[in-house]
Formats: sequence, C-alpha cells, structure tokens
Amino acid sequence: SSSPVKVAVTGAAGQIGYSLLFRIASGAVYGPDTPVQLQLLEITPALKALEGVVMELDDCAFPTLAGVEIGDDAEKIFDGVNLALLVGARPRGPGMERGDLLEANGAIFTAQGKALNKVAADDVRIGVTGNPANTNALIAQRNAPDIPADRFSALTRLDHNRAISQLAARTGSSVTEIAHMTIWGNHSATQYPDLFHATVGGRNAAEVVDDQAWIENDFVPTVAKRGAAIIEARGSSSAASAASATIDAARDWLHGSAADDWVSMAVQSDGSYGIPEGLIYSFPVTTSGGDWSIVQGLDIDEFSRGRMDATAAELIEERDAVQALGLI
Ligand code: NAX
Repeated sequence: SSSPVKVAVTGAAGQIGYSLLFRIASGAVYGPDTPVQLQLLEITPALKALEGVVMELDDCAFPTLAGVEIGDDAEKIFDGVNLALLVGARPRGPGMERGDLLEANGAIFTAQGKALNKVAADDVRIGVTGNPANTNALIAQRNAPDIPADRFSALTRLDHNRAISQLAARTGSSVTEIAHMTIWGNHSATQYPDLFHATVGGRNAAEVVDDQAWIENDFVPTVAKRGAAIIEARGSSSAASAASATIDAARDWLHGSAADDWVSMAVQSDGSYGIPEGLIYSFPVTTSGGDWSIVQGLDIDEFSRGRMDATAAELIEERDAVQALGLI
C-alpha cells in the first residue's frame, strides 16, 4: 500500500462531519487500498466534542484510516493536505441579515484560503460545502493566489442527486437509468435543475415527462427547496445526504466521472453559456484525473436561459457584496 493521502475536513464536529468522517475513513473517496490521514479543523469550543468523534473513529478500527489530527489552527491542520473539504461555516442566526452572514463567513473563508495557500500540498483540491457555498468558495479562491483557480469548487452535487431522485420517482425508473442531470448556478433557491438535457433510459427526460407545468411548478421548486422540506420534517438540516454528496463530488473529481455521463459542480466560469467569467457557478462537467471541464455545446432554450441568468444574477450580487466588504 501507498503512503497516506491527507484529507482536511473543517467543521468536523458538526452534523455533516459526523457522517462524512466515517465515510472518508472507510475508503469511500480513495478506495480500499489507499490509507487516509484525517486532518480535522474546528473552532476551539468544539474541540472537546471532536475528541469524542475521534474516539468513535478509533473504535471503528477502519483498515484505511492511517491517523487523525485535530486542532483549531488552520495553518497546522491544512499542512500538506491533498484534499480539503470545507464544511464548517457560520449558520444564519436570529436577526442576522444577509450582509452579516456574508461577513461572518467571509472572515472564515479568507483565513482558510490564506492558510491553504501557505501550507497545502501542491496537488490540493478544495471542495466547499459550507453555505453560502459558491461565494465561500470564491472568497477562499481569491485569498489563495498561488493555488490554481480550478482547484476550488462548491457543492451542488446534493442538488444534482436530489434532482435524479425526483426524476426517477416521477418516471417510475431507477436512479441508475438517469444520466446527464445538470444543476446550473447557485446552491440556493435560485438554482436551476435542468431536465432538457437529462436522459431517462437514454431518452430525453423533458420528453419522457412531457409536462412543462410539472417541470416549472413542481420539479424545479421541489429540488430547490428540498433542504427546507428536510428541516421541516427532521427538525434539522440535511446531514447524511450532504455528506454523501460531498463524498460523491470528491470521488468523481479525483477519479473521474462515468464515461457516458456528467456531474454538476460549481466551478469558476470561463464564460461558457454566457455566464460571467470568474463566478463560481454550477455547470455540467466531466472530470478526469483531478481536472474538470465544462460540457460544451448544449442547446439552451428560452426557459432555461431565463433561469440560468437569474441564478447568475444572484451570484453577481453576492460577489459584489463580498467585494464591497473587501473580502476578495
Ligand atoms: P453544523 O452547525 O452542525 O456544523 C458546522 C460546524 O462548523 C460546527 O461544529 C462549527 O463549530 C464548525 N465551524 C464553524 N466555524 C468554523 C471555523 N471557522 N473553522 C472550523 N469549523 C468551524 O452544520 P452542518 O449541518 O454540519 O452543516 C455545515 C454547513 O453545510 C452549513 O453551512 C450548511 O448550511 C451547509 N450545507 C450545505 C449543503 C450543500 O449542499 N452545499 C447542504 C447541507 C448543508 O446545509
């Protein structure tokens, strides 16, 4: 076996962390033959709880877990990491305005971007799950000028998986029959899950569904508001599914998307599909060997165009807000 890969997880004592760490430690990202060293970052008051989680990791006796280091100093925890999953973020508290939220998270993601820039391994890949994920990824990226910009992505894979699940249910098919799903834009209520390029058993999904009203009034809002529906039912936000999507995204980024399919990832726009350059926007991408590339040449109809531009407009607003705060 090889020497361990170093994987950092921030917010490791949180809800998502409680599911994510065990999946990574058991080989879900790198497979059964690659030992993993976990580097776990938390804020000081959460370190005791994190020690408890580490006790449980020990108790699993995972053959692929080479070691665990915990701490509250990003420069120590990110030292030499090959993969950084930035999950920890500041949730919106009572009475907090959007500007306050961007500012609180800005402080976290500027510091973490700078620390990664200084100490991460040369091959580092950085996936941001903590919300507002796209803009947090933008902040970290802009604060890490020595790391190639395409090493940063934000998570829309949960939305992508939700869209697959909803389409499978509607069409009475299995998730394995669904391909070419796309989430465009922001991981927020303005995201646009696109059925016009998706396929069900090789047939165009919008044609199989054949119901524009269902697409507009049911499918799109159900996917976009699924997080709220889960909070309503469970009393807390999606955690195991978010962890699972974080794993899917990292695994496919590093080891490649399926030959006849693509995945959704929020990555730096190169101007494809008229999306302003530099925005961290979710696109259909194929991945190979740790690199992604945006799927080109899809026909965009007027309905899709409107939705894609609306979610881009929201990301432009967020970018301008963090720029005004001096965070990027
Ligand atoms: P929790 O509040 O359970 O855990 C977050 C953890 O982050 C806490 O333990 C906290 O101490 C830690 N933390 C805060 N600031 C930190 C810092 N500066 N450095 C290191 N750790 C820090 O939240 P959880 O349910 O785990 O969700 C984590 C984030 O994922 C939230 O921002 C949430 O909104 C976001 N989500 C993103 C999703 C996506 O698809 N992109 C879906 C699920 C989830 O809502």
